[in-house]
This record gives sequence, structure tokens and C-alpha cells, in this order.
Amino acid sequence: MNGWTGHILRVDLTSKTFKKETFTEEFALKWIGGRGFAAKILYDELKPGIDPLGPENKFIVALGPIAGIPAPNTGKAVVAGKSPMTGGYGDGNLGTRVAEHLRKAGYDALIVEGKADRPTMLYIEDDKVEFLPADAVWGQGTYETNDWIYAKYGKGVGVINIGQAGENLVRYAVVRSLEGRAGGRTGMGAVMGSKLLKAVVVKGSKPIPQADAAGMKKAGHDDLREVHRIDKETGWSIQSTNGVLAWCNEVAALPVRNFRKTHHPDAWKVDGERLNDARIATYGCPNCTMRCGITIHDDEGRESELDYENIGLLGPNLEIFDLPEVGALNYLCDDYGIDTMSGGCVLSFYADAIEHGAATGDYRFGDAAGSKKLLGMIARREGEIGDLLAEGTLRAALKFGRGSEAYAMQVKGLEVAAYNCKFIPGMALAFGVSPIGAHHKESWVITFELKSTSRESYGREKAQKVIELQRIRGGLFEYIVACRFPWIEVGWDLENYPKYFNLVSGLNWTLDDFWTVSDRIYSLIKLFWLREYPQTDRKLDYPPAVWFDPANADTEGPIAGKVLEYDKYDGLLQHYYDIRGYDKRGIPTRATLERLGLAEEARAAEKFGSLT
Ligand code: PTT
Ligand code: SF4
Repeated sequence: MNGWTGHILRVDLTSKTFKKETFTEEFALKWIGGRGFAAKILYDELKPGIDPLGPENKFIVALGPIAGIPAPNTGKAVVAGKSPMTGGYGDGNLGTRVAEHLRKAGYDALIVEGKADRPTMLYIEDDKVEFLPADAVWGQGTYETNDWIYAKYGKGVGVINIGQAGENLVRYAVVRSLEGRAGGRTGMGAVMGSKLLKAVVVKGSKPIPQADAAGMKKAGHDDLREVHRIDKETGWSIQSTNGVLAWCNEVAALPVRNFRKTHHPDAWKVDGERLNDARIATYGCPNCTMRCGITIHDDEGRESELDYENIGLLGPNLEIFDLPEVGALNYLCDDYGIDTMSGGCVLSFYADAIEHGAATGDYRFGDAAGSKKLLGMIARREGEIGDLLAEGTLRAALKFGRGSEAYAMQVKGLEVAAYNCKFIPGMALAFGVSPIGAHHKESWVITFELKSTSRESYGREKAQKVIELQRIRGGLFEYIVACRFPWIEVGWDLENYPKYFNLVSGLNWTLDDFWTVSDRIYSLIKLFWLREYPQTDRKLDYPPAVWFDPANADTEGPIAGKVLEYDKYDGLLQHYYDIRGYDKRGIPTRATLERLGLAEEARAAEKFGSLT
């Protein structure tokens, strides 16, 4: 089967056994790979209601037909499982050499089941699978763990690993890869930790089956050069993702003080220009020629790699405007394996809760030293507060009470990304309907919304655009498995992706064929949620309440006096459901499911919740 190895590696940590399984062409064409494979496997194999941190959960690494093949930005892998943050489907996408090595070992996906009886490192080399003790690095951070692995196997192998946060089941622990970065902010590091799985190391040497290997090689090489040229021409990677910070500040979309404010006069101190000035090195994922990772020295002289999300949520959101201090918080998150985004939101929520009398403590906005200390306590689940904050913002708010849930900045239990949508209805919708909780990865509609439409509008065109972007970002790039930055940041033509897909598979797909797959995967994920939350209703797709609160409106600046309006947001949400073919609760109708080839999956869901 060209385009796929046709095999999945299934590993059981409890019995220390493994199986090489095959999948059919029908499965491949219906789900393509990455998020598609992961969602389908989890839907079929997980019993609803299982504990995401129990041995019944599965940890999946899933690749796509172009993953690992030299072509623009294909060094990415999807990590997935039932999310400890949300209780729904969870995944993330990280740069790692595992993408190439796992495919060269002969697999399109890895499923890890059960729980080891001691800290374990899974070592996969082509057909060989070993369960190796990882006691030597259990309790260590991701940097030391990675060094230990590189010392054993050399730097060329594929590695993913966790830090103390994953080991201690911090619900928003990430999976780390030092060739790339961090992924699975839905708590995939905690899923690994719950299985006592410290690391996965992969080395593969077989060719990846491709219909036109020579054509793909040429296209890949030419295009890598071309993407590099365009990136240099546009100058995007001079500031990389953090180029957006100054704009967010200008348009009142920056998270400041737990999203209470939308801009700050000191924001320039941590903007893209300052980040580039402080640059000491540049990092990139495998197969990337527009390397977006900028590292700086933190306030203790350590190398820390910063992106917009890390800076936005650990900087302005905490009212910390010193880059080396933000760098230190980011370094600690990376080493402990804490998601910087949820970590930043949890800290800002705690400061806000203290300020509003819902919690006690001496932590304040602007307190870099206190933030460092708290991150350590969270990673170790130390003391009552470390243990509670390790549970995430929503669970902490439910404990604090006193109305704090309204300013817990999360949707479905996952903390929001660094876009303050107090008065940005379309982007608020994008967070509301993201299938994994509030994440910008699915639909980054904010630039379209602010540059091409009226900010005031709750019109159908915004719901339509959210869906269009979801099909590309949360769809195509997550199942073909490649980084979306060449397309979104430097204008690399989307048509290139069917081109690569057709070269490796020998098929003749167009972009329209892909959109059906995207919709199918989104609908299946909705069914996953329905099974977990049979009482589900449209409120699950609402952004944080504080964005609707007139008392929280800005008192000056471009959006003074403005907040989101409930009725209008609900109307926008309804447009979204109507276009997608979902019912009033936000669940795909039976007709929609049948149209997408999900009749069987619908029958399985109906045991848990009714369909319309
Ligand atoms: C992603 C999320 C992001 S999204 C960022 S910064 W970003 C944060 N990075 C973290 C980090 O670093 N360390 C840490 N301890 N926690 C972190 N949490 C946050 O995780 C990432 C890039 C970026 S940088 C983005 S937007 C794009 N994301 C892509 C995606 O999701 N899919 C895709 N097909 N291509 C993408 N390209 C870009 O990749 P999650 P990465 Mg990450 C230090 O996975 O769970 O979605 O969290 O993947 O390898 O780090 O690359 O301004
Ligand atoms: Fe990785 Fe950045 Fe390159 Fe994307 S653009 S592959 S995130 S280095």
C-alpha cells in the first residue's frame, strides 16, 4: 500500500508484549493518518468513562502519509489519548525525529497500552521492541533524560520523553522532544506518566513505501529550498511566532492579568523585535528550512526557546515583562514538562483568585520568583496548593468557588491560548468549538476577523471561516501530518499537499477530497465527547464567562466598554452548527454522520446518548 507502511505497532506495557498489526486500505483512505488514526482507534478501543490516568487509557503516536519524508516541515508527530484535562479526545502535535524513524521502522502508528511495573523506556529498532528500565532518569527533568538517551544511542535517534510533571500526573503535562519541542498540551505527558513510560526511543532503517519515490524526493528537495527562500524573503522567522505579540497588543487581543486586560504599555519589552535581539540560537524541527525556534539566555544563563504562546501566557498574562525572567519560567516548564500555556493560565488564575478573595496565598501578578517556585510545586504536586494547581484551572476554580469559575480561562477544561477574545467573537467561537478544548491550533480566525471583517459582527461568514480553517488546520495538517507554518506564515500553496499525498500514494486526490476527511474526523471526535458526556449541550462550546461580563470591559483603548454578548454568541454558534450539520446541542445529526460514512460509529454512540 503506497503512502502507508500498512502497519501499527501495538505495545502492552503490563505484559511486556508487542504485536505488529496491519490495517486495510479502506481504513487508510478513510482516516489518512495522525489525528484521523488516533481518533478512530481511541473511539473504537476505549470504553467510555475510563480514567484517562488509568491503565485502560491508550497513548498513541500517529503519523501520516508524508510524515518523516523530506519535504516542507514533515518532522512532526501526533500524540493522542483520552485527555486528563478534559475527559474528551485529546492530542497534540510535536516536532520530533520519531516521525521519520517510526515510519522507517515500518509503522504508521504506535499504540501503547497498560501500565509498566517500573519506570520504563520503550526502545524500538525496526522489528525489535525492548522494554528497558528507566529508573536512572525517573525523577529527572526532560533535559537530563534526553542527555541520558543521547549518550546511549547518539543524537540521530527519535526521542519523546516526559519530565517530573508527567511522572506526577500533572494533568497538563506535555510530551517533550528536544529535536522539536513540546506537544500534547491536553495532558499527553501525564498519560505517559500514568503508564510509567518515561521515554520512547525509535530507530528505523527501512524505506517508506512511496508510489513515486523519485518524484517525491525531487519535489521535497526543491520545495524545501523554495520554502527557505520565501521565508527569507518575507522575513517571517526573524521574529517567528512572537511577531504577533505587538499586533495583539495594538488591537487589544493580548492576555494581560489573567485576561482581565487586553494591552499593556510594557508589552514591547517582550515583543518579537526584543526576542530577536536576545537570540542566541535558532532551533528547528526535522525537515524544516524555516526554523522558527528562537532561544535566549534566561535569567540564570540557561538556554530557553520561546514562542508567542509561551511568552504571552508566562509574560504579559502574569504581568512579567522581562524576557530573561519569562525565559526562566519557560525553561522550567520545558524541563518539568509542564505545558507553558495551561501553566501560565493556572498561575494567572491563582493570582486573580487571591486578588478576588477566592483563594489565599502571597502570590501576586508580576512575581517572577513566586511563579518559579509555584511551577516547581506544581511539577512535584507539593503541598496543598501545588497539588491543586496541578489539576488545572477548572478543577482549581471548582475548589476555590466564590464565582472564580467565571474567570477560569478555559473551555471544556483546557486553558485558552494567548488571544484575549473579550471582544473578538469569531476567535471566541474558534476556542469554543475546538474539539480538544480551547486551542488556537484548530482555527486561527483572528487575523481574518480583525483584518477582513467587522469586529462587531457575529455573522455567518465568521462561522464559515472557522470551519474552513478547521478543515485545513485541525484537519489536513493533523492527519497528513506536517507543520502548518509554511502555509500559514509564508504563504506556501495549500495545493502542494495533495501534490505530496498523490506522489506518495499514487492517488489523485484534490483538496476537496480532504475536506470530507476533515469533517469526518471532527464528527467522530464529537461522538467521542457525546459518549463521555451524554448530557452534553451547547454550553460546552462556550468561551469563559468573564468575556461576557460588562464589569470586565476595558476602560480605555480600542475596545473600551465592549465585551461579547451572550445572545449574539449563541447565534454565531448556531450558524456554526447549521453549516456543519449538527443539532442544537452541537452533536452531528444522524444524516450528517451517514453522509460522512459514520453510520456504524453513530450506532455505537447511540447507546450512550441520543442522536437527532
Ligand atoms: C502546542 C502548544 C504551542 S502552540 C506552544 S507555542 W505555538 C507551546 N509550546 C510549548 C513549549 O515550547 N514548551 C512547553 N513546555 N509547553 C509548550 N506548550 C505549548 O504547546 C510548535 C509549533 C508551534 S509553536 C505552533 S503554534 C504550531 N503548531 C502546530 C500544530 O499544532 N499542528 C501542526 N500540524 N503544525 C504546527 N506547527 C507549529 O508548531 P500542542 P511543537 Mg506542539 C517550548 O503541540 O499540544 O498542540 O501544543 O508542537 O513541536 O512544539 O511546535 O506559538
Ligand atoms: Fe518546527 Fe517551526 Fe519548522 Fe514548523 S516552522 S517545522 S514548528 S521549526
